[in-house]
Amino acid sequence: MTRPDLIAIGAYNSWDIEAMEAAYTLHHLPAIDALPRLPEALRGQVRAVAYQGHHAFGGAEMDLVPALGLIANFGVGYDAIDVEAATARGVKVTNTPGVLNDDVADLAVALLLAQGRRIVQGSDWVRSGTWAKKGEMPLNRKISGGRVGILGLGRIGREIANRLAGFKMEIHYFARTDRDITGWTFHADPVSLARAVDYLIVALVGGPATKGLVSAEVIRALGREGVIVNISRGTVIDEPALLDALENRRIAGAALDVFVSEPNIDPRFLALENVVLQPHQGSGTVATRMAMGELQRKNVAAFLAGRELPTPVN
Ligand code: 8YV
Repeated sequence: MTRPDLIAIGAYNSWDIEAMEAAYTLHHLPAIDALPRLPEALRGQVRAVAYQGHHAFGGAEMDLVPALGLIANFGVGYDAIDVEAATARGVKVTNTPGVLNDDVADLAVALLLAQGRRIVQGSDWVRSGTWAKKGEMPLNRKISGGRVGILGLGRIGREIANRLAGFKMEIHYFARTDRDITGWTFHADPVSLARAVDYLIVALVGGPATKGLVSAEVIRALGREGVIVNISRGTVIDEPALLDALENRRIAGAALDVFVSEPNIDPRFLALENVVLQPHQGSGTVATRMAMGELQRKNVAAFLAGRELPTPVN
């Protein structure tokens, strides 16, 4: 029996490649811009693409694979994929929700603590010998018991809030609807949320609907003692407004895992002492990346067998 073809796009780990090769005739491309270089006859017969990456996968790319029926995304966020264009072409899109919640929430908490307790500077203080020369590092700020705002109380936002409740923090959140959670305060708009808290954690999905939601006005409402943590998508924050506020000390700091133009981030971030920067590694543990790959392949297998998709988007 001939095995189905599968196009896998992205920087996969060896275990994902091996698993896909075991089940399919795999055509692995490093990035989506290599798609037109696959022979036309091959593109004409492929029905499924396993996609990993943050470059746009739009209608034009879908049209290069005319028999395409599935784009299985590696990641919960699918803002790189034009879902409307996919739906218009009868192409199903799937993602990998759930399996990464813990890791992304863990990183959000780690970023909050790293920013407030200046963990990176503390490490430098030891390594540079400054501790021995000058003694104690400057005092930093207390996190436990503070007021935190979760912007987006979805699966990941909820995990972050649960963790921070354990830090005795006052929990505020913005979501589409009031979730009526005892002890947590709902805010109907991001400005009201920012005004009520010292720490704003961005956990919303990316895409056009949330673009620039953390606006200059929201940043202003957060105030001079405010800290922003972002583990979702760079696009949710008005990045120039954030940079202006950080440079002019109109907020206290930021801790960011995601940026507008990854991995070539705005160099203005690199000059700032009051930011913690991470290379979009929220889901980046071996266990979670394995689980994400497995869920992606379950979607591919279900589609090719004509079964119900485990985690459909459209
Ligand atoms: C990436 C992510 O998918 O799940 C998401 O939405 O942003 C990440 O888990 C991961 O970096 C692989 O590209």
